[in-house]
Amino acid sequence: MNQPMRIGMVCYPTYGGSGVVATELGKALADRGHQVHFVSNSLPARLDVFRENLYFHEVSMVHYPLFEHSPYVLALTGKLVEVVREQKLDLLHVHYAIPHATAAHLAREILAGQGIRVKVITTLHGTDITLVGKDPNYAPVVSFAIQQSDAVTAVSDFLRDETHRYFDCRKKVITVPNFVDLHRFTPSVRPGLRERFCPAGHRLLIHVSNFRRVKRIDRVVEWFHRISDQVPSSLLMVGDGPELPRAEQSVREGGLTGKVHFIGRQDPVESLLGVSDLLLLPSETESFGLAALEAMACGVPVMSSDAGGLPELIEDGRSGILVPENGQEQGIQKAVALLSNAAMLEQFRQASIRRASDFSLDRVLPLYEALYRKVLEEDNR
Ligand code: GMT
Repeated sequence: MNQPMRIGMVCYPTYGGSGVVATELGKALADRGHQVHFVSNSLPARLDVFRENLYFHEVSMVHYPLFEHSPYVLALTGKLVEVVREQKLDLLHVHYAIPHATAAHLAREILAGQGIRVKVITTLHGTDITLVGKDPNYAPVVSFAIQQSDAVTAVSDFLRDETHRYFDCRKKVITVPNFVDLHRFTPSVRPGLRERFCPAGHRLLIHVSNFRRVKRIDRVVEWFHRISDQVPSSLLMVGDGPELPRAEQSVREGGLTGKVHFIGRQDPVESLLGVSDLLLLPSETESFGLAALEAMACGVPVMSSDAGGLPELIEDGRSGILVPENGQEQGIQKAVALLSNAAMLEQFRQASIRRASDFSLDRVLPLYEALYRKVLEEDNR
Protein backbone atom coordinates (compact mmCIF):
# COMPACT_ATOMS: atom_id res chain seq x y z
CA MET A 1 0.00 0.00 0.00
CA ASN A 2 1.46 3.35 -1.08
CA GLN A 3 1.88 6.00 1.63
CA PRO A 4 -0.38 9.04 1.38
CA MET A 5 1.51 12.17 0.37
CA ARG A 6 1.34 15.70 1.76
CA ILE A 7 0.91 18.00 -1.19
CA GLY A 8 0.90 21.79 -1.53
CA MET A 9 -1.18 22.95 -4.50
CA VAL A 10 -0.55 26.50 -5.76
CA CYS A 11 -2.89 28.08 -8.29
CA TYR A 12 -4.83 31.15 -9.36
CA PRO A 13 -8.19 31.14 -7.61
CA THR A 14 -10.23 32.80 -10.35
CA TYR A 15 -12.06 31.22 -13.25
CA GLY A 16 -9.48 29.94 -15.70
CA GLY A 17 -8.29 26.56 -16.86
CA SER A 18 -5.22 26.29 -14.66
CA GLY A 19 -7.17 26.97 -11.46
CA VAL A 20 -9.86 24.48 -12.47
CA VAL A 21 -7.31 21.75 -13.23
CA ALA A 22 -5.48 22.37 -9.95
CA THR A 23 -8.68 22.35 -7.91
CA GLU A 24 -10.16 19.24 -9.49
CA LEU A 25 -6.82 17.46 -9.16
CA GLY A 26 -6.52 18.47 -5.50
CA LYS A 27 -10.03 17.28 -4.71
CA ALA A 28 -9.43 13.94 -6.41
CA LEU A 29 -6.09 13.46 -4.61
CA ALA A 30 -7.78 14.22 -1.28
CA ASP A 31 -10.44 11.61 -2.09
CA ARG A 32 -7.61 9.12 -2.57
CA GLY A 33 -6.32 9.80 0.93
CA HIS A 34 -3.57 12.32 0.23
CA GLN A 35 -3.43 15.48 2.30
CA VAL A 36 -3.79 18.47 -0.02
CA HIS A 37 -3.07 22.06 1.01
CA PHE A 38 -4.15 24.78 -1.40
CA VAL A 39 -2.17 28.01 -1.25
CA SER A 40 -3.67 30.94 -3.12
CA ASN A 41 -4.69 34.56 -2.64
CA SER A 42 -8.35 33.61 -2.24
CA LEU A 43 -10.46 30.46 -2.17
CA PRO A 44 -10.24 28.75 -5.61
CA ALA A 45 -13.57 28.88 -7.49
CA ARG A 46 -14.29 25.16 -7.49
CA LEU A 47 -13.06 24.53 -3.95
CA ASP A 48 -16.56 25.14 -2.72
CA VAL A 49 -17.28 22.07 -0.63
CA PHE A 50 -15.87 20.70 2.58
CA ARG A 51 -13.83 17.58 2.06
CA GLU A 52 -11.65 15.56 4.32
CA ASN A 53 -7.89 15.97 3.66
CA LEU A 54 -8.40 19.29 1.90
CA TYR A 55 -7.06 22.56 3.34
CA PHE A 56 -6.84 26.14 2.17
CA HIS A 57 -4.17 28.66 3.17
CA GLU A 58 -4.68 32.26 2.10
CA VAL A 59 -1.77 34.37 0.95
CA SER A 60 -2.13 37.73 2.64
CA MET A 61 -0.73 40.71 0.86
CA VAL A 62 1.34 43.30 2.68
CA HIS A 63 0.34 46.84 1.76
CA TYR A 64 2.65 49.76 2.44
CA PRO A 65 2.47 53.33 1.08
CA LEU A 66 5.87 52.93 -0.56
CA PHE A 67 4.62 50.08 -2.79
CA GLU A 68 2.73 51.02 -5.90
CA HIS A 69 2.06 47.29 -6.32
CA SER A 70 2.29 44.91 -3.39
CA PRO A 71 4.93 42.23 -4.06
CA TYR A 72 2.81 39.08 -4.51
CA VAL A 73 5.80 36.80 -5.16
CA LEU A 74 7.24 37.59 -1.76
CA ALA A 75 3.91 37.15 0.02
CA LEU A 76 3.39 33.79 -1.70
CA THR A 77 6.96 32.66 -1.00
CA GLY A 78 6.61 33.51 2.68
CA LYS A 79 3.33 31.61 2.87
CA LEU A 80 4.82 28.59 1.13
CA VAL A 81 7.73 28.52 3.59
CA GLU A 82 5.27 28.58 6.48
CA VAL A 83 2.88 25.98 5.08
CA VAL A 84 5.61 23.54 4.04
CA ARG A 85 7.26 23.80 7.45
CA GLU A 86 4.12 23.64 9.59
CA GLN A 87 2.25 21.04 7.54
CA LYS A 88 5.36 19.00 6.75
CA LEU A 89 4.63 18.94 3.03
CA ASP A 90 6.47 16.53 0.75
CA LEU A 91 6.04 18.55 -2.40
CA LEU A 92 4.64 21.69 -3.99
CA HIS A 93 2.71 21.34 -7.23
CA VAL A 94 2.46 24.78 -8.81
CA HIS A 95 0.05 25.55 -11.63
CA TYR A 96 0.95 28.28 -14.13
CA ALA A 97 4.64 29.17 -14.12
CA ILE A 98 4.25 32.92 -13.53
CA PRO A 99 5.07 33.65 -10.74
CA HIS A 100 4.30 30.39 -8.95
CA ALA A 101 7.35 28.45 -10.12
CA THR A 102 9.63 31.28 -9.03
CA ALA A 103 8.00 31.56 -5.61
CA ALA A 104 8.21 27.78 -5.09
CA HIS A 105 11.89 27.75 -6.02
CA LEU A 106 12.61 30.59 -3.59
CA ALA A 107 10.65 28.88 -0.82
CA ARG A 108 12.54 25.63 -1.40
CA GLU A 109 15.89 27.45 -1.15
CA ILE A 110 14.85 29.19 2.08
CA LEU A 111 13.64 25.91 3.57
CA ALA A 112 16.84 24.12 2.53
CA GLY A 113 18.70 26.63 4.71
CA GLN A 114 16.54 25.45 7.62
CA GLY A 115 17.26 21.79 6.85
CA ILE A 116 13.79 21.17 5.37
CA ARG A 117 13.41 19.44 2.00
CA VAL A 118 10.50 19.89 -0.36
CA LYS A 119 10.15 19.01 -4.03
CA VAL A 120 8.70 21.33 -6.68
CA ILE A 121 6.61 20.26 -9.65
CA THR A 122 5.54 22.89 -12.17
CA THR A 123 2.63 22.43 -14.55
CA LEU A 124 2.64 24.73 -17.56
CA HIS A 125 -0.84 25.60 -18.74
CA GLY A 126 -0.62 27.83 -21.76
CA THR A 127 -0.22 31.56 -21.80
CA ASP A 128 2.48 31.26 -19.12
CA ILE A 129 4.56 29.98 -22.07
CA THR A 130 2.84 31.00 -25.30
CA LEU A 131 2.03 34.62 -24.49
CA VAL A 132 3.06 36.13 -21.16
CA GLY A 133 6.08 33.88 -20.63
CA LYS A 134 7.60 34.96 -23.93
CA ASP A 135 7.56 38.60 -22.89
CA PRO A 136 11.27 39.52 -22.79
CA ASN A 137 10.77 40.93 -19.30
CA TYR A 138 9.61 37.60 -17.95
CA ALA A 139 11.32 35.07 -20.23
CA PRO A 140 14.64 34.71 -18.34
CA VAL A 141 12.81 34.30 -15.02
CA VAL A 142 10.35 31.75 -16.42
CA SER A 143 13.18 29.87 -18.05
CA PHE A 144 15.18 29.76 -14.81
CA ALA A 145 12.21 28.73 -12.67
CA ILE A 146 11.29 25.89 -15.04
CA GLN A 147 14.87 24.72 -15.02
CA GLN A 148 14.93 24.67 -11.23
CA SER A 149 11.73 22.60 -10.85
CA ASP A 150 12.17 18.96 -9.94
CA ALA A 151 9.69 18.02 -12.67
CA VAL A 152 7.81 19.99 -15.30
CA THR A 153 4.61 18.96 -17.02
CA ALA A 154 2.73 20.56 -19.90
CA VAL A 155 -0.93 20.00 -20.71
CA SER A 156 -0.31 19.01 -24.36
CA ASP A 157 2.46 17.92 -26.69
CA PHE A 158 2.06 21.27 -28.40
CA LEU A 159 2.86 23.14 -25.18
CA ARG A 160 5.69 20.76 -24.34
CA ASP A 161 7.27 21.37 -27.75
CA GLU A 162 6.72 25.15 -27.52
CA THR A 163 8.49 25.16 -24.15
CA HIS A 164 11.48 23.29 -25.51
CA ARG A 165 11.54 25.41 -28.66
CA TYR A 166 11.33 28.77 -26.96
CA PHE A 167 13.05 28.34 -23.64
CA ASP A 168 16.12 26.25 -24.43
CA CYS A 169 14.90 24.08 -21.58
CA ARG A 170 17.28 21.29 -20.64
CA LYS A 171 14.68 19.80 -18.30
CA LYS A 172 12.50 17.12 -19.91
CA VAL A 173 8.94 18.44 -20.03
CA ILE A 174 6.36 15.66 -19.67
CA THR A 175 2.89 15.85 -21.18
CA VAL A 176 0.06 15.26 -18.72
CA PRO A 177 -3.15 16.32 -20.47
CA ASN A 178 -6.17 18.09 -19.01
CA PHE A 179 -8.84 15.74 -17.67
CA VAL A 180 -12.56 15.69 -17.02
CA ASP A 181 -14.68 14.16 -14.29
CA LEU A 182 -17.02 11.92 -16.28
CA HIS A 183 -19.37 11.54 -13.33
CA ARG A 184 -20.02 15.26 -13.37
CA PHE A 185 -19.80 16.10 -17.09
CA THR A 186 -22.32 13.73 -18.60
CA PRO A 187 -24.62 13.95 -21.61
CA SER A 188 -27.73 14.63 -19.54
CA VAL A 189 -30.51 17.05 -20.46
CA ARG A 190 -32.12 19.21 -17.78
CA PRO A 191 -35.80 19.42 -18.68
CA GLY A 192 -37.04 22.86 -19.76
CA LEU A 193 -33.59 24.50 -19.82
CA ARG A 194 -33.04 24.59 -23.57
CA GLU A 195 -36.44 26.18 -24.16
CA ARG A 196 -35.38 29.17 -22.03
CA PHE A 197 -32.74 30.12 -24.58
CA CYS A 198 -33.94 28.94 -27.96
CA PRO A 199 -37.29 28.37 -29.69
CA ALA A 200 -38.26 24.89 -30.91
CA GLY A 201 -36.55 24.08 -34.20
CA HIS A 202 -33.47 26.18 -33.39
CA ARG A 203 -30.02 24.75 -32.86
CA LEU A 204 -28.34 25.94 -29.65
CA LEU A 205 -24.69 26.97 -29.93
CA ILE A 206 -22.55 27.80 -26.92
CA HIS A 207 -19.29 29.57 -26.07
CA VAL A 208 -17.63 29.29 -22.66
CA SER A 209 -14.53 31.31 -21.76
CA ASN A 210 -12.97 34.09 -19.72
CA PHE A 211 -13.55 36.54 -22.61
CA ARG A 212 -9.94 37.47 -23.04
CA ARG A 213 -8.45 38.61 -26.33
CA VAL A 214 -6.82 35.23 -27.01
CA LYS A 215 -10.34 33.70 -27.18
CA ARG A 216 -11.23 35.87 -30.24
CA ILE A 217 -14.76 36.63 -29.09
CA ASP A 218 -15.37 38.71 -32.24
CA ARG A 219 -14.94 35.52 -34.25
CA VAL A 220 -17.42 33.65 -32.04
CA VAL A 221 -20.02 36.26 -32.99
CA GLU A 222 -18.93 36.18 -36.66
CA TRP A 223 -19.16 32.37 -36.86
CA PHE A 224 -22.54 32.41 -35.19
CA HIS A 225 -23.78 35.16 -37.50
CA ARG A 226 -22.77 33.21 -40.62
CA ILE A 227 -24.16 29.92 -39.31
CA SER A 228 -27.47 31.37 -38.11
CA ASP A 229 -28.02 32.96 -41.54
CA GLN A 230 -28.30 29.39 -42.86
CA VAL A 231 -29.54 27.33 -39.89
CA PRO A 232 -32.04 28.79 -37.39
CA SER A 233 -29.94 29.02 -34.21
CA SER A 234 -29.41 30.72 -30.87
CA LEU A 235 -26.15 31.32 -29.01
CA LEU A 236 -25.33 31.10 -25.31
CA MET A 237 -22.36 33.21 -24.24
CA VAL A 238 -21.10 31.93 -20.88
CA GLY A 239 -18.41 33.79 -18.97
CA ASP A 240 -17.11 37.27 -18.40
CA GLY A 241 -13.96 39.23 -19.12
CA PRO A 242 -12.44 42.23 -20.86
CA GLU A 243 -13.82 41.43 -24.33
CA LEU A 244 -17.44 41.18 -23.19
CA PRO A 245 -18.48 44.80 -23.99
CA ARG A 246 -17.10 44.51 -27.53
CA ALA A 247 -18.98 41.26 -28.05
CA GLU A 248 -22.21 42.85 -26.82
CA GLN A 249 -21.66 45.71 -29.23
CA SER A 250 -21.09 43.45 -32.27
CA VAL A 251 -24.20 41.45 -31.38
CA ARG A 252 -26.21 44.70 -31.32
CA GLU A 253 -24.65 45.98 -34.52
CA GLY A 254 -25.12 42.62 -36.26
CA GLY A 255 -28.84 42.62 -35.43
CA LEU A 256 -28.44 39.44 -33.40
CA THR A 257 -30.04 40.66 -30.18
CA GLY A 258 -32.61 38.14 -29.06
CA LYS A 259 -30.68 35.26 -30.60
CA VAL A 260 -27.60 35.70 -28.40
CA HIS A 261 -27.81 35.35 -24.63
CA PHE A 262 -25.00 36.68 -22.44
CA ILE A 263 -25.44 34.88 -19.15
CA GLY A 264 -22.15 35.67 -17.36
CA ARG A 265 -20.11 33.24 -15.31
CA GLN A 266 -21.94 30.04 -14.54
CA ASP A 267 -20.71 27.29 -12.35
CA PRO A 268 -21.59 24.54 -12.89
CA VAL A 269 -21.70 24.75 -16.68
CA GLU A 270 -22.53 21.11 -17.34
CA SER A 271 -26.30 21.60 -17.40
CA LEU A 272 -25.91 24.36 -20.04
CA LEU A 273 -23.60 22.17 -22.08
CA GLY A 274 -26.05 19.30 -21.77
CA VAL A 275 -28.69 21.19 -23.77
CA SER A 276 -26.31 22.59 -26.43
CA ASP A 277 -25.55 21.35 -29.94
CA LEU A 278 -22.15 22.85 -30.78
CA LEU A 279 -19.40 24.67 -28.83
CA LEU A 280 -17.63 27.50 -30.68
CA LEU A 281 -13.96 27.98 -29.73
CA PRO A 282 -12.06 30.06 -32.31
CA SER A 283 -9.13 30.88 -29.97
CA GLU A 284 -5.94 32.28 -31.42
CA THR A 285 -4.14 29.60 -29.44
CA GLU A 286 -5.26 27.07 -26.87
CA SER A 287 -2.68 24.87 -25.24
CA PHE A 288 -5.28 22.19 -24.57
CA GLY A 289 -8.82 23.55 -24.49
CA LEU A 290 -10.40 22.37 -21.23
CA ALA A 291 -13.71 24.01 -22.20
CA ALA A 292 -13.75 21.84 -25.33
CA LEU A 293 -13.09 18.66 -23.34
CA GLU A 294 -15.87 19.43 -20.85
CA ALA A 295 -18.28 20.10 -23.72
CA MET A 296 -17.36 16.85 -25.47
CA ALA A 297 -17.91 14.86 -22.28
CA CYS A 298 -21.44 16.29 -22.26
CA GLY A 299 -21.94 15.11 -25.85
CA VAL A 300 -21.34 18.50 -27.50
CA PRO A 301 -19.09 18.50 -30.58
CA VAL A 302 -16.68 21.43 -30.93
CA MET A 303 -15.97 23.82 -33.79
CA SER A 304 -12.56 25.30 -33.03
CA SER A 305 -9.53 26.85 -34.61
CA ASP A 306 -6.93 24.37 -35.80
CA ALA A 307 -4.45 25.79 -33.32
CA GLY A 308 -2.24 24.85 -30.39
CA GLY A 309 -3.16 21.59 -28.69
CA LEU A 310 -6.76 21.49 -29.94
CA PRO A 311 -5.99 18.92 -32.70
CA GLU A 312 -4.69 16.59 -29.96
CA LEU A 313 -8.21 16.49 -28.56
CA ILE A 314 -10.65 17.14 -31.40
CA GLU A 315 -10.76 14.70 -34.32
CA ASP A 316 -11.65 16.79 -37.36
CA GLY A 317 -14.73 15.47 -39.16
CA ARG A 318 -15.48 12.97 -36.40
CA SER A 319 -15.88 14.65 -33.00
CA GLY A 320 -15.67 18.22 -34.23
CA ILE A 321 -14.60 20.70 -36.85
CA LEU A 322 -11.07 22.13 -36.89
CA VAL A 323 -10.97 25.40 -38.80
CA PRO A 324 -7.60 26.44 -40.25
CA GLU A 325 -6.79 30.14 -40.40
CA ASN A 326 -7.28 30.23 -44.17
CA GLY A 327 -10.34 27.96 -44.16
CA GLN A 328 -13.02 30.07 -42.45
CA GLU A 329 -15.62 29.69 -45.21
CA GLN A 330 -15.18 25.90 -45.46
CA GLY A 331 -15.45 25.70 -41.65
CA ILE A 332 -18.75 27.58 -41.65
CA GLN A 333 -20.14 25.31 -44.38
CA LYS A 334 -19.09 22.19 -42.44
CA ALA A 335 -20.88 23.53 -39.34
CA VAL A 336 -24.00 24.31 -41.37
CA ALA A 337 -23.97 20.78 -42.86
CA LEU A 338 -23.54 19.25 -39.39
CA LEU A 339 -26.29 21.27 -37.74
CA SER A 340 -28.68 20.57 -40.63
CA ASN A 341 -28.29 16.81 -40.41
CA ALA A 342 -29.67 15.26 -37.20
CA ALA A 343 -28.15 11.82 -37.89
CA MET A 344 -24.68 13.27 -38.50
CA LEU A 345 -24.97 15.46 -35.40
CA GLU A 346 -25.81 12.40 -33.33
CA GLN A 347 -22.73 10.58 -34.71
CA PHE A 348 -20.55 13.55 -33.77
CA ARG A 349 -22.12 13.65 -30.31
CA GLN A 350 -21.30 9.98 -29.70
CA ALA A 351 -17.76 10.40 -31.07
CA SER A 352 -17.25 13.39 -28.74
CA ILE A 353 -18.32 11.37 -25.71
CA ARG A 354 -15.99 8.54 -26.72
CA ARG A 355 -13.07 10.90 -27.29
CA ALA A 356 -13.59 12.68 -23.97
CA SER A 357 -13.35 9.34 -22.16
CA ASP A 358 -9.68 9.15 -23.26
CA PHE A 359 -9.11 12.13 -20.94
CA SER A 360 -11.05 10.98 -17.91
CA LEU A 361 -9.94 11.90 -14.40
CA ASP A 362 -9.50 8.19 -13.69
CA ARG A 363 -6.93 7.92 -16.47
CA VAL A 364 -4.98 11.11 -15.80
CA LEU A 365 -4.87 11.20 -11.99
CA PRO A 366 -2.52 8.17 -11.74
CA LEU A 367 -0.08 9.96 -14.08
CA TYR A 368 0.29 12.81 -11.60
CA GLU A 369 0.47 10.44 -8.63
CA ALA A 370 3.19 8.39 -10.31
CA LEU A 371 5.14 11.55 -11.12
CA TYR A 372 4.93 12.75 -7.50
CA ARG A 373 6.25 9.42 -6.25
CA LYS A 374 9.05 9.38 -8.80
CA VAL A 375 10.16 12.88 -7.84
CA LEU A 376 10.03 12.03 -4.13
CA GLU A 377 12.15 8.94 -4.72
CA GLU A 378 14.85 10.93 -6.55
CA ASP A 379 17.33 12.06 -3.97
CA ASN A 380 19.15 14.81 -5.79
CA ARG A 381 18.04 17.41 -8.23
O1 GMT B 1 -4.65 31.54 -20.57
C1 GMT B 1 -5.79 31.16 -20.36
O2 GMT B 1 -6.71 31.13 -21.15
C2 GMT B 1 -6.07 30.66 -19.01
C3 GMT B 1 -5.26 29.46 -18.80
C4 GMT B 1 -5.18 29.21 -17.38
O3 GMT B 1 -4.14 28.73 -17.05
O4 GMT B 1 -6.04 29.55 -16.61
O5 GMT B 1 -5.81 28.41 -19.60
C5 GMT B 1 -4.89 27.52 -20.13
O6 GMT B 1 -4.93 26.38 -19.31
C6 GMT B 1 -6.01 25.47 -19.50
C7 GMT B 1 -5.86 24.34 -18.50
O7 GMT B 1 -4.67 23.66 -18.65
C8 GMT B 1 -5.99 24.98 -20.95
O8 GMT B 1 -7.04 24.05 -21.16
C9 GMT B 1 -6.20 26.19 -21.85
O9 GMT B 1 -6.14 25.75 -23.20
C10 GMT B 1 -5.11 27.22 -21.61
N1 GMT B 1 -5.42 28.44 -22.35
C11 GMT B 1 -4.69 28.85 -23.39
O10 GMT B 1 -3.74 28.24 -23.81
C12 GMT B 1 -5.13 30.11 -24.05
